[in-house]
Amino acid sequence: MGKMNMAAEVRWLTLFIAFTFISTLNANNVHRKFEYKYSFKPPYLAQKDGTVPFWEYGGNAIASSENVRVAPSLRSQKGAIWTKQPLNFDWWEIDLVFRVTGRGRIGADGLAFWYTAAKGAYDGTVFGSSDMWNGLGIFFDSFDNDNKHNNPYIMAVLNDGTKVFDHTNDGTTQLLAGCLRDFRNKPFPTRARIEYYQNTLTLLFHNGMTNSDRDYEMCFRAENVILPKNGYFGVSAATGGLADDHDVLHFLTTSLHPPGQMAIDQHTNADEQARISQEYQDYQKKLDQQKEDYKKEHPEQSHLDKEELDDWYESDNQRELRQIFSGQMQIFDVLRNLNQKLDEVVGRQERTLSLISQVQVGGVQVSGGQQSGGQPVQLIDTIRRQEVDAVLSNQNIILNTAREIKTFIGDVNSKAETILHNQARAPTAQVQPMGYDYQSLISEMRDTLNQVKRDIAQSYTKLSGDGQTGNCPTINCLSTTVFLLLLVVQMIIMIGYNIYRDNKGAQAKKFY
Ligand SMILES: [Ca+2]
Ligand SMILES: [Ca+2]
Repeated sequence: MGKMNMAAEVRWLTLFIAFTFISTLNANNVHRKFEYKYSFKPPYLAQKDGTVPFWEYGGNAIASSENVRVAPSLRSQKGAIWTKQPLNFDWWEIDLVFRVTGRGRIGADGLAFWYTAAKGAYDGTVFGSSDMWNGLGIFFDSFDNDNKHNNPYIMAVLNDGTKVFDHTNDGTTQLLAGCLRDFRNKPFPTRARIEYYQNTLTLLFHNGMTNSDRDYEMCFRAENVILPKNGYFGVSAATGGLADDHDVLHFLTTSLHPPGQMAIDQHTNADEQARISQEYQDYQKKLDQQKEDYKKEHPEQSHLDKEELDDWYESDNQRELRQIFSGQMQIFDVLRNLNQKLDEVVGRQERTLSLISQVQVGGVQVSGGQQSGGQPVQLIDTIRRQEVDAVLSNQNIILNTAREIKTFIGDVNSKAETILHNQARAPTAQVQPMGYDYQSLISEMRDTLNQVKRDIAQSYTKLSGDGQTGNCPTINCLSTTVFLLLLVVQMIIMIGYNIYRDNKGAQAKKFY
């Protein structure tokens, strides 16, 4: 069993490594090339004569040096802009930077990005361009026709040239994929990154709340999307009863080439780039020359340049707005950081909770271990080992101290018991620290005195029994020598006892 698991694991690991290797190889080798003939961007987006190089526009569209106003904020406007030449590459990525702005809370109708086999019209019925298209339409639909409160909406709709767009249902019956995103009246331009690579269509959307390049979000990803080859790019827009300005600022096309396909081009790449940059420089020179010529020919229109100059300076309101926006951007950044931190905290909390539940599952072990002492540390120390250790050492100290106190109290108790015992044996009620020897000595002394008295009485009876009883009276019969001797003996004993008592008292004081 173990062997089988190992084998399976090794197989999966190998597969995983191989897959990662291949995918990184793939990702690294995708060749990207900026296609300036399918792009426009400011400044000099439109030339003086109003044309946009490599593009043609019509309807109500207006091109300026800064943007293409595909449809202005007037009622029932339609406009479009299309590439002049068909594509000569299969896979691509478009960066579409645009603004949809209007005074109303609700706007209309919307903006469309097209990749179709043929160029569409400039005044069509689908967001300003032709219906029954052949190819891809990505619609930024502002107006909620079906009243389902799901607009503004972004959606991709494929058509083979036969279907009529379902406007009344906002295209919900036909859409390939989409997402609900508000793209109107944002502080910064909104952006869509549309990638079509190896039949996978991906749309990333930037909501224009910041100016950061990092804030793209996935809108949709659709696989097995087959689009006609050598089609045209286009952007169109339309207004209705309600009207927004529909401005496109950047349309940047990058062609994507899978690894291997660009192999032949690799060695000519340097030459190609040199040629293109030369072409670009020539083009710029020509443009400058044209501007100079224009100025010379129309000296009376130099005030126009002054107006242009005014664009370089911002008004107080604009400055204030800009500052507010940058402040908001900072707040947004802080919020994003906070969000990340919160995620971390939540993750940790979940981990802790799972650990606690583990401890609860092992509850029987814990209670058993607690009785034998010190065992639960194994389970708990995974949470806070140091604290548990500290508590344990504290407990040990307390236990030792308690043990010491107990022995001390035992000593005191035994001493007190001895004292009480001795006092019970003592003849008087005097409460003095007295040792056993002292008490026994007193009783011994008393016994000795009694013995002495008895001896005296015996010797007296012996003396009287010798026939001289009648000669002396009972009281005076004791001879003076014996009486004095007894007195001396008694005095010596009393003095000795006093000395002994003083000694004992001094010793006792020393001890306590
Ligand atoms: Ca609509
Ligand atoms: Ca709708």
